[in-house]
Amino acid sequence: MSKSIIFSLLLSLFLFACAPSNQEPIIDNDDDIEEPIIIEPEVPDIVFVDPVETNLPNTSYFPAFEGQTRVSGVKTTTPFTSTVLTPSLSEPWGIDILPNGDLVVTEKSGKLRIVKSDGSIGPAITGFPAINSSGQGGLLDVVVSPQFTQDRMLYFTLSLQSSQGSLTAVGKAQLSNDQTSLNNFELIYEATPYFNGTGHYGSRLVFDKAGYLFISTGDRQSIQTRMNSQNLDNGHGKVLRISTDGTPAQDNPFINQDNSHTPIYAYGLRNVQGLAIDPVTGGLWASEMGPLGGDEVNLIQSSKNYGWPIISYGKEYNGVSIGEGITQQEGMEQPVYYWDPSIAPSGMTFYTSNMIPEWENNLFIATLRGQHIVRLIIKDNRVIGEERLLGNEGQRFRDITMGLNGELYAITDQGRLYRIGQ
Ligand SMILES: [Ca+2]
Repeated sequence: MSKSIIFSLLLSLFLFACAPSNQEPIIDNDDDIEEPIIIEPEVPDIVFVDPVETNLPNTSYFPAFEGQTRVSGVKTTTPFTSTVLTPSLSEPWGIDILPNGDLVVTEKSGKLRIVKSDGSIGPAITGFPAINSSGQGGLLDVVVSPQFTQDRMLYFTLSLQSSQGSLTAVGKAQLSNDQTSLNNFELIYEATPYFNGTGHYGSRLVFDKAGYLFISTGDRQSIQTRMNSQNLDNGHGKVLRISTDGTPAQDNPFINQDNSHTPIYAYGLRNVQGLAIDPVTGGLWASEMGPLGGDEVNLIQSSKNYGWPIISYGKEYNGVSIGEGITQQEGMEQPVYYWDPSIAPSGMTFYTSNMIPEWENNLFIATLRGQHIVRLIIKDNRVIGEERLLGNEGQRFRDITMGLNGELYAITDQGRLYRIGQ
């Protein structure tokens, strides 16, 4: 650079610095009003590490796009604690939080428990219809009405038993003011047909922002029923959407189609034990148990086919291919993310607090076989980071929910209730 250029640069900087400001001086008339000081929590930079999955996959399938599996690992840098509030639940399956901060927890054998935030467990609340609690069945999920303060309603999934077999059903009942009993239990949905088996009931519940109830089901874990996931005349292997009175949502995609099971919202699913609404986009996310490999996270959209059992990133448990052994097909949705080997993802929740700022809007998934809690960082509907939490506890995590103050609560098949937070 020549001396003259440097000189003119310095000169212009000097002139700029001396130039009178065009801005009027700010006259502050609000001196006597105290402005609230809002301190935004600092969000630490994402710390990327090696992918968390280090075991060999069960299949040799390739992902459809980069970041669909084995994405970069991430590590939480904010200190947090995890505490066992109680080890004394009996096969808990579903957990949600009441507006007063108490937890509602289902026990698979057919009991509802109110658990205080100190871990103390209330008496068994019963009053459910005939449940088949063998195998994967029982009293399964529970969700608190969005209008609980006014209506005191709780919604449940359970494996309803009849002489024809069992099916995933949804019921609702009112929790008494003293929180010791359920009144007026009423069935509002049955994922027909009945089948004589005790597997793949799916069965999570989540309310959308319009007040409709999403329900997930499973394919009933039999070669006989597997193709039901692809057919629209039944409730197996689906996500359903109903009003709280049990009628299908009026804008459901197949509501006017002849011979269709009108509560259907989306189909082609194997066994969905996790549902959560994205707090930013309002999108519906689902976790799905794959066979040997091929556990999935899907973004569920109206009328879409999620592929089971035509496409899968997993194999049969005996190692043979599923169907034609393909992972992609026109007209079928790709999972946003998948795991091979399987971790058996179950209940899940988005983290919507800033108590741990770097967790905000991340997806937390309880895993059974994996025996940890997955944390996924999602950006533009893609997974960009995966972390595994509480992996040294030796617990099969079944469900997870958010507390009122930015803490997470998780339950395990072995009967523990964890509080995770600061
Ligand atoms: Ca799929």
